[in-house]
Amino acid sequence: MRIDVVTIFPSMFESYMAESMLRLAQERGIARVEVHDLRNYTTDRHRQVDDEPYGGGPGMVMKPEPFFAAVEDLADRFGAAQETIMMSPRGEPLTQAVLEDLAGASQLVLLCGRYEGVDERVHEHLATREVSIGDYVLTGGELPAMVLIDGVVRLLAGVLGDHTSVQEETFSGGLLEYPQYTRPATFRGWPVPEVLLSGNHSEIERWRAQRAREVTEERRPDLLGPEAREK
Ligand code: 9D3
Repeated sequence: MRIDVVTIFPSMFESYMAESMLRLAQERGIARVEVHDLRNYTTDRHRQVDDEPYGGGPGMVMKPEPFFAAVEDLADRFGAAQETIMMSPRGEPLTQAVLEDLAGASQLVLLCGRYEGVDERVHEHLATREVSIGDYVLTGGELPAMVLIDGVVRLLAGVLGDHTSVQEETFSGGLLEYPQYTRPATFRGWPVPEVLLSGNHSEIERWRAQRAREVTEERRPDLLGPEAREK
C-alpha cells in the first residue's frame, strides 16, 4: 500500500515514521508512506497557505490551490489514489470497520488541515472522504492522520504476527479485553486469580469470556446489543 500525506508540518511525522511497526512495514515493502510539504505547492513569494475567510469571522482558512496542486502532482507521479481523505472534525468517525475498508486500498492520500478550517471546495471537489478520530478538538489533522496510518498499516498482511488476526475477530466480536496477568503470582499482596494458575484450559476460557462480558457491560454497554444496554 502507498500512502501520501499532505501537511504544512511534515516534521511531525518523522519520529513516528522512524520507529514502530511502520518502519518494519516499510522495510518489508508492505507499506510506503511519503509526507509532502503543502508549502511546496504554493506559487507566491510568501508561500502562503491560508487567507482570511470570505464573509468575515475569526481565524484563517486554508486556501484551495495548494491542496489541488499537491493531489494533482501525486496523481501524475504515482497514479490516482482510490481515496483522497480529508482529516476533519466534520468527518465520519474512524472505527475498526473504516480501517478494514481502507486497508483494502492500494493507494491513499491523506490531507491535513490547520487553522480554523479548509476552503469548502477542497472538501467538496478534492476529497473522496472525510474522517474524524473523535469528538474532541485538536489543532490539526496531523495526529489524526498518524492514527489512521497506524490502524491501517497494522492490518496489512505480514506486518505483525499471525496471532493478531485471531484477536481481531475477538474485537470485531464486540467485547473489551479480559484482564491479563504475568509474573509474579503475587505482587504487593495482590494475587493473580487462581483459575489462571490452575492449568485447566476450559475453565480459563470460561473465566476470560465471563470477565470480558462483565468489563464490557460495566464500561461500554454501547458495544453490546440494545437488549443488553437496558440492563
Ligand atoms: C470552529 C469549529 N472548529 C471545529 C470543531 C474548527 C476547527 C477546530 C480544529 C477546525 C479544525 C480543527 C483542527 N482539527 C482537525 O483538523 C481534525 C480533528 C480534530 O480536531 N478532532 C478529531 N478528529 C480530527 S481529524 C482533523
